[in-house]
Amino acid sequence: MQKSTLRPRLEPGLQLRIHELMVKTRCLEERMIKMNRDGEGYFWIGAPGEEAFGIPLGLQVKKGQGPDFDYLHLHYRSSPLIMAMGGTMLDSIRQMGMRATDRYSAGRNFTNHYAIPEWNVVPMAPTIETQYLIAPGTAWVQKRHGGDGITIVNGGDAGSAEGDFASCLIWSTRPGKELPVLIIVVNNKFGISTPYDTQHGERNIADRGIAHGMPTKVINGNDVFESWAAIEEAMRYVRTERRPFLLEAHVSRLNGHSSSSGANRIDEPDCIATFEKQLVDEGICSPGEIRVTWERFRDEANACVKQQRTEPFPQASDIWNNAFHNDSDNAIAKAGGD
Ligand SMILES: Cc1ncc(C[n+]2csc(CCOP(=O)(O)OP(=O)(O)O)c2C)c(N)n1
Ligand SMILES: [Mg+2]
Repeated sequence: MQKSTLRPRLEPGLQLRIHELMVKTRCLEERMIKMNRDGEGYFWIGAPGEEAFGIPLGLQVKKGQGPDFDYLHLHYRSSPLIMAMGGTMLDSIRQMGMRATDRYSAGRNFTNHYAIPEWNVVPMAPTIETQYLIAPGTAWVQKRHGGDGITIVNGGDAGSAEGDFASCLIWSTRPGKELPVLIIVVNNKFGISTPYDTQHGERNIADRGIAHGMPTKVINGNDVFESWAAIEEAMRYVRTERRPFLLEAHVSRLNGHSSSSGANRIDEPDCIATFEKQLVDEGICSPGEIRVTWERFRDEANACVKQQRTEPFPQASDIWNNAFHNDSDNAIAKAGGD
């Protein structure tokens, strides 16, 4: 196996923490796929295969509320990032099960669609790429506010064909008004069933940032060490220079697009298997310890599924809760929400 020259930079304790979070996220996603198959959730979409990139990203976020902290404008493959920030399995499983106890959407949004005000995780929409157009808004607030908080936006390769992505590049680089935004494209070489190679004339998606005068980088997002180092470098630049950086991470898509395409396991490189081999080769942990970690998180996921089964679904009468609407003008709301 080719060894990363950047590996010595990560302490063994940190490597073990990263591994634990990677396994935790994978167990969560695999259990949610099973929930869908069991009829316990209508739709699954998520991030198996993105852990080596998403966990190092989540661990390096400046977490908190308000412009002094990082804002996150995410897409539906961000479970590793959220788990690394401290998200719980139960919260994701409640959303997958469409329970009223779901803290992200009270059981009314797709799974892996977060909204966490206290961590600046901006409410997510299932429309792809709209997050790229919204991100310059919080970055503009941060530019005016000062401090070292940055805005982070991620999305897929296919979506970068949409106008919102181009708008993000333009609004982030107006002369004299450059914005502190880390623009990430997670390239899994597919948009649902459309292969990347049939759609992109540019050599790298990241190259589009060069035309806007921003630094760019393309990395192997299946490699923990390369991911950590690139994210660290990009974040340092955006935090200190208050200018944008475009980072493209190549990753696997291990269970296809979503439950709509079957969510079956696909033969692409598995970043967890690669990382585990490195951990064992380096003597950082043993195969037995790795097995125990998997068992622990599979048990936790099963317990969360059982727990959410005991919890209520949303009611028709609470459809207007947390929605922005005008009571006095709304005949449906007046009639009781049915
Ligand atoms: C505005 C909009 N257009 C189309 C869709 C349907 N759609 C959902 S996911 C997807 C493909 C996205 O591919 P990519 O951006 O590469 O992200 P990936 O799913 O591969 O992570 C499409 C076209 C959508 N959700 N929103
Ligand atoms: Mg894609």
